[in-house]
This record gives sequence, structure tokens and C-alpha cells, in this order.
Amino acid sequence: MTFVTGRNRPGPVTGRAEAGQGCGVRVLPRRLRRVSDQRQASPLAPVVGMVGGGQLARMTYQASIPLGIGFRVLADRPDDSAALVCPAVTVGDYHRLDDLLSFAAGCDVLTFDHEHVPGEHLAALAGTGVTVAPGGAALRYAQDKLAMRDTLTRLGVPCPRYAPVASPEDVAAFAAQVGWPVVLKAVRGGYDGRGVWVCDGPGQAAEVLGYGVPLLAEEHVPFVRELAALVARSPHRQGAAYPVVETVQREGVCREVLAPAPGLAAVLAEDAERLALELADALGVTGLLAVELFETPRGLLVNELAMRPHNSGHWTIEGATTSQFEQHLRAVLDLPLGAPQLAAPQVVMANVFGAPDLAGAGPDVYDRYIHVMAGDPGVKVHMYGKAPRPGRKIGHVTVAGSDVVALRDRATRAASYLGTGKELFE
Ligand code: AIR
Repeated sequence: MTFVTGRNRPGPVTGRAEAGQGCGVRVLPRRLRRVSDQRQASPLAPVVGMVGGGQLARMTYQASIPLGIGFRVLADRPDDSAALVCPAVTVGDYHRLDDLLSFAAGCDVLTFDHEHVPGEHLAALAGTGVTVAPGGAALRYAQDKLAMRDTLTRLGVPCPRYAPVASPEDVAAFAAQVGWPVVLKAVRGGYDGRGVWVCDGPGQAAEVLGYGVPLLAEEHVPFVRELAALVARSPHRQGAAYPVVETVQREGVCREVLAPAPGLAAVLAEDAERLALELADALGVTGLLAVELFETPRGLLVNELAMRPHNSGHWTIEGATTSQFEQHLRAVLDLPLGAPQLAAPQVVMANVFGAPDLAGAGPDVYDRYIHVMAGDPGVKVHMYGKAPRPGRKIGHVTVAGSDVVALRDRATRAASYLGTGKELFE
């Protein structure tokens, strides 16, 4: 696999990236064409269809515009984040093969803004000739945490100790080896802290077992901090690695991303990039692969995998030569990948979370723009058009510069104010 990395200094990069309404009857003015959901920039340009209409699809749609390609979304609801902005939206149910097949019929490539499309549907789509990227065989490792752990272990990739568990006895046996607390994870379907439970003892574990979902147990890793390595891989087997970032999490949910990870030893950064590129190749990923990592005194351990644009890469919109969203489109279309280099010495992204409206703050997040924008014109605001439910990711902000402490202060203040009407996270 050829690859380009974010640590390459301006000079050459390796691989192929080197080369460089109408109602009623009325006569329309001659040069105006009637528009419809089928419109597309050029009849020859490919159409990418994304299953899922969340913020990831919304930002991928934005990246499709300068590329002049077609972009369609299969959304659950007409008010999903991407459905609100993308002109070509189909409302349907990704659990239904019929809905997936009819959506795919209008697309050259099918890709995803979440990992929840059933594996048997992915296989059926591929069986009818639909190009699915990433393919079902790769996506399985982002969908099924047990399959992921087993395969990573077989590949010799360091992971937390783990075991499938189905009873209190299984959990007790595992805890006898690794000690409490034990982390229980839903084998399938979890994200953003959902489907992950840190259990201090057998009582909590029994409660989680009672939910009746397939579980695996993992040791509770005493990590120094969390990192993420984001790479892209194309069917041509070209790879590109973004600089390794630090992710700051609370209750299993990402709050901030620091790019690059401050003070990360060069050898660890190289290890993480290489690991992610090798994993993308070994798993046959097409598109983005985000590898969430624990930095521990005994080295790096892989926590989770995602095969789609990832929260740890939102900073790339302003902070890298090629955004992760553009990179994903390039990869799934088998175009040469873009340079992943940083556009500033340090970039910080902070998520905006929905909160119950507080006294003194308007009911509408838009009310808060004047304060944030007047207070810091350097803050880039991205809001997703989502209903601000407590704890829900409804936007993010990005700031670029050089002093990570100052950047974090600016980003978290802006994000907090947008979400809560106050300048500090509670
Ligand atoms: N998403 C997918 N996996 C993890 C995340 N955060 C994004 C996708 C999905 C959206 O979050 O864009 O469509 C769902 O967000 P919510 O707040 O409706 O659950």
C-alpha cells in the first residue's frame, strides 16, 4: 500500500497523491432548468449514496459540492441533520432491504454515516452488484466488537484483555483474572458512550446482563489518555494517515479533540499511524478507518474501530489540507487521496452538546451566535440543525493556532456557550 502521512513535511508525498418548485403552468426562462431530487452537477459525475442522515452525512454532503459529484442520502426522517440541507434525500428504513436496494439503484457507490446496517443486507446489496464501501466483510469489524477483538488479536494487535460473557459466572470468572471494575460492552449497536457500562462489581454487572443483549467484557484500562489515528484507504490500496490526535472524553463521549496530540512521542505517533494503515489494509477497508487508542504505560492499545467519518476528524475541515469528509469521498470513489497535512501547528475541536435551556439564555441556539462570534472571530462554528436534547451532539467548533492551552480555552468556551448559554462546561 502506498501512503501519505500528515507528518510529511511540505515536500513530496508518496503514492498517487503526488501527481499532482414549481406549481401551476408557467413558461420558464430559456436558460433555467427545472430542478428535482434527481439533479446532479454533471451527468458524467458519479453519485455517492450515504445511508444515514446525521451530521456525518451533512458534512460529507458539504464536501461533495466542490468535487462536483452527486450525493444522495437515505435518511430515517425528513428532519435528520443531512436531510435538512441535501437536495437529494430519500426517507427510508435501513433495516429494510427493499429500501436499501431502491436507494442504491440511483447511486454508483453506497457508503454509511453509521454502522448499523445489518450485515445480511450488506451482503445482499453486494450480491446484486451494488458497490458498497466499505464492504460488508470489512464493516463487520466495526459492527461486531467480538469479531473485531478476535481478529485484532489474531493479527497481533495489542488490545485490552476481553472475553465474551453471557452470565454472572462468566463475568465473575473474567473479573477474577483482570480485577474490578470490568467494562461490559454491547457486541453490536453502541456508539457515543451508549452500549458501554463500567461495572464496579457483580451487582452492576447483573443489571447489565439483564438488558438481554450480547455482551463482551473488557478489562478497565488505566490509560494515560485517549488517542485516535484516522486513515483512509482506497481500492487502489493507496493510504493516507492524518496526524494522531488526542481525544478528551467524558462519560464515554468525546468532548474535545487536540490535533496533533500534544507532546506525543514521535515513535508512538509513527506506531499509531502505521498500525492504522496496516489495519485498514488487513481488514480491506475502503474509505476512512478511525482507530481509537488508549495510551498506556505499556504502549498503545486499540479500543474501538469506526469505518466512516469520525468525530475525532472534524478538525480536518479547517485544520488539514484535505478534510476527512472529502477524503472519504475520494476513497470510496477510488480517486487519488488528498494530503492529510495540518494547516496550522495546533488545531482544537470542541463538541457542542444540547442542554436544557437555562434561565437568561434564549430558547434558540442561534440567539447565542452574536456572543460567540463577537467574542472570538477566529472560532469556526458548525451547527448540525439537530434538536438540542440534553447530551446530544448538536454541533462543534474549531480553532487553529499554536498554543494548545489557549486554543482549548477558546474552543470549550465557545462550544459551551453555544450549547448551554454559559461559558463553562458544567
Ligand atoms: N454518528 C454515527 N456514529 C456515531 C455518530 N456520532 C453520527 C451519524 C448519525 C448521528 O451521529 O451522523 O447519523 C446520529 O446522531 P443522534 O444524535 O441522532 O443519535
